[in-house]
Amino acid sequence: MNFYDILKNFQIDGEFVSCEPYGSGLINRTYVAVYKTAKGQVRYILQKINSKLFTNVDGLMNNIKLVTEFNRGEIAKRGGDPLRESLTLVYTHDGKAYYKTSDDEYYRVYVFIEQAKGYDVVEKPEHFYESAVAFGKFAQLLDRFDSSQLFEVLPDFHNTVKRFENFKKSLQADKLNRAKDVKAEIDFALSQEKYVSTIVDLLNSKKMPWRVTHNDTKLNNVLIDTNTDKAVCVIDLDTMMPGSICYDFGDSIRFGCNPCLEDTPETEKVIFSMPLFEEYARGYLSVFGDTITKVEKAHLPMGAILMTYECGIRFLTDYLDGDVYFRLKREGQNVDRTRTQFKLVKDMHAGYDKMCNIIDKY
Ligand code: ADP
Ligand code: GN1
Ligand code: MG
Repeated sequence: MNFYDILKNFQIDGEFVSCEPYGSGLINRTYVAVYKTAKGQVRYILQKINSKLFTNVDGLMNNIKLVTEFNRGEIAKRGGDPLRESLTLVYTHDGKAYYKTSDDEYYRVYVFIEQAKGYDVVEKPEHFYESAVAFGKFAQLLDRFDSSQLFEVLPDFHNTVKRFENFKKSLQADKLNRAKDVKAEIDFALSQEKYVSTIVDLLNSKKMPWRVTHNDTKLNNVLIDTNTDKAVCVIDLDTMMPGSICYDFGDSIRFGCNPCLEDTPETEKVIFSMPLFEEYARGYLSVFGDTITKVEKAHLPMGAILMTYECGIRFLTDYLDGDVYFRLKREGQNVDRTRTQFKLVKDMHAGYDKMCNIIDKY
């Protein structure tokens, strides 16, 4: 089915001009669609939902619908601009949040947030600080929202113990005989076993609260205003689920405190940035104030280590499985991604005490 035929099912005014691939997400396929209207050109985000992963698209889209509608109401109440500060779904002509093609492909459309950008590396420290405040506020918003309405999209998404077990299963199977190419990475992955259950155990024993979290808090999932450098909107709401804020904090740290791209082949240039860690911690904690528990606060550095490690073993597992999960642009990309994560984990272990001191400061 061509884009025109897909898009005509949505409540979009104007004349179709074009539709091209857009953004750098690894899971869904994102396109920008352009329409000509009396007021000039208007853009939309069209996304093909990865329905191999998100098997209950109805449940997924209902979550996004509920949260974005709630969010828009809250933003309007405080005089903000809901069309800019929240994702806005464009519904189909029959009022649905997504469109299913005759080939069982699923598409959704969002209003395009103009004059804003998602960054793949930190270009200005203030962007990182801003993203911390945005993710922190988003988490607090979800705290006020009746989360019992949400469907758990990907159970055990950040269950590091299960991720470790999956890694070991793939290693055991080694179905493409690739383990021999990544021996050092495998050894490092196995060496970290003693840490993997730290946060999962705290959550399961209720020593750490379960909260509804975003679960994919990389910098490119916040749009930053290209004129003011302020955070505009948190995007990519597919993984909102019960989780730990230590993991949300940690995912931002793993992605942002690295001067290189996540998939750089130049691993030797990857280095964990303590000043950026401080920048993010300052922003995140400024939002949480007294609402963060002592246990959560004490485990923010471990959240960063574990989230980075978990992402590393997910990339490594995917390499061993034959690159079936994360989108690739070239051979070996998952190995480079793994190496980046593991280099960061090593640096974070070395800087652990410093990270704890920084957290104590705020
Ligand atoms: P994925 O799940 O594949 O990461 P995202 O939802 O994060 O997909 O979208 C991919 C990219 O598309 C984002 O990084 C961002 O640059 C861009 N994008 C997504 N939604 C919008 C929007 N409403 N307005 C402008 N850009 C957007
Ligand atoms: C994926 O969808 P995207 O590209 O924002 C992945 C995250 C990983 C990330 C690594 C649903 O995020 O968990 O941390 O890649 N999302 C899913 O870049 O698996
Ligand atoms: Mg994304």
